[in-house]
Amino acid sequence: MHIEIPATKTAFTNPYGGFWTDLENSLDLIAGRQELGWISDHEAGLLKDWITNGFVVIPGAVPTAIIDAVNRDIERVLEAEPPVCRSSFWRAGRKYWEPARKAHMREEEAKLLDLHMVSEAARQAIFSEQLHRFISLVFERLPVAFQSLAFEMGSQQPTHCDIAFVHVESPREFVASWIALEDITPGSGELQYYPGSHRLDDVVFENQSVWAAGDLSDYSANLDRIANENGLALQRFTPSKGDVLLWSSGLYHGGSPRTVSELSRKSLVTHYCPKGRQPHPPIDPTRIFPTNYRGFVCSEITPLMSV
Ligand SMILES: O=C(O)CCC(=O)C(=O)O
Ligand SMILES: [Fe+2]
Repeated sequence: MHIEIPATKTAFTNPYGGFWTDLENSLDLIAGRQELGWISDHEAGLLKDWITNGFVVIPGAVPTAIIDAVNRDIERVLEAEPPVCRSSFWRAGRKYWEPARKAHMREEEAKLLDLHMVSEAARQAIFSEQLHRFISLVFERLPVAFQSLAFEMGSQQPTHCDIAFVHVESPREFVASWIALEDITPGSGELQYYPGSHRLDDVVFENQSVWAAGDLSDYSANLDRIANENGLALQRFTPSKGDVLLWSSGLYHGGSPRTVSELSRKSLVTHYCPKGRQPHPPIDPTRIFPTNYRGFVCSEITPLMSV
């Protein structure tokens, strides 16, 4: 007797794979986890949002006392002599990486880099309970925070996809969190993003890689055009202090224009990959540190001081 074997297999929604949430049957897997009692109804809702939109918002995910401690540590780090962290910013068309100082934070696209390596409060925030739980549901492995960026002002960064600039060996296997360090006001250069853009095709650069290379002058305008052609519209994030937005590596996002120039927009962005995946270039395992919060930390940049 001849038995016809059905040609059914579960595929990823894009050629670079990703997490189980990037599988074509991910909604069935959510229903299964819910029926098995592995996740609550609320968590199932968050995971559905994640799959559909490429991001989730968790209101009040980081307690105010921890946010206050992070803000105090940022002030301390920016006043430390000698400096303990680096900053990056643009000035007159050139990018600088400097030992971090307070004055840098008002420069163009200014970031205080890798606060999580020197601040216990930052580690508490980036692995706070609800945030850690959601990341763990997606990773199903322990998280490694490998890069963080603290902003005092809105970045006004043009639309981009982190896959192009944040290099992880498996480009769809990392996520970012955006923690509001104060109540965010419209006009301050809010984070903005195209819900659903994580499902669009990855941009492939001149060298056939998804990592940015070559002439990038049309890059952001192209992403805006592709999103528009696919009927996607920008949304802005105006959170309260302690609210968190998590996005998938594939989401198109950026910083909106600052229309009220002196308004601050204090935030902490962290990129995480699962333990067992490596940022690129690979990090020496002795520079990956355990924390008190069931997560690891490391830094892609050479630290001025480590944990
Ligand atoms: O917060 C912003 O304005 C953008 C941050 C961002 O795109 C990132 O850190 O990947
Ligand atoms: Fe980004």
